[in-house]
Amino acid sequence: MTRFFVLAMAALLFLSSSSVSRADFAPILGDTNGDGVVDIDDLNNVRNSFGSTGLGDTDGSGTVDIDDLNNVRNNFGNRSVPEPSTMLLALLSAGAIGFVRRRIR
Ligand SMILES: [Ca+2]
Repeated sequence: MTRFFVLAMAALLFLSSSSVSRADFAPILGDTNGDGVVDIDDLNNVRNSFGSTGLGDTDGSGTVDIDDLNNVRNNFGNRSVPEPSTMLLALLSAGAIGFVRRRIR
């Protein structure tokens, strides 16, 4: 019974940590499309919307301007990191799976 409970908890933790979404990552300035990385797609979003409203408005000013271009330039290549709660869940999941694997042997 205990083994079943531990296995069920490990499976639950694994499933919840494997469904990490974009919302689990801290936002990064310049990431116009919300994919967690500032790259050429974000630069294109700023270029395509420059002077108007649109996806390239990184600072929420209402207009895509030189400040947005600078936000993309200054963070180009940066990736967002998972929120601490997501990291904790992943660590708990890995620990639970390791515990179960050791108990089964
Ligand atoms: Ca991006």
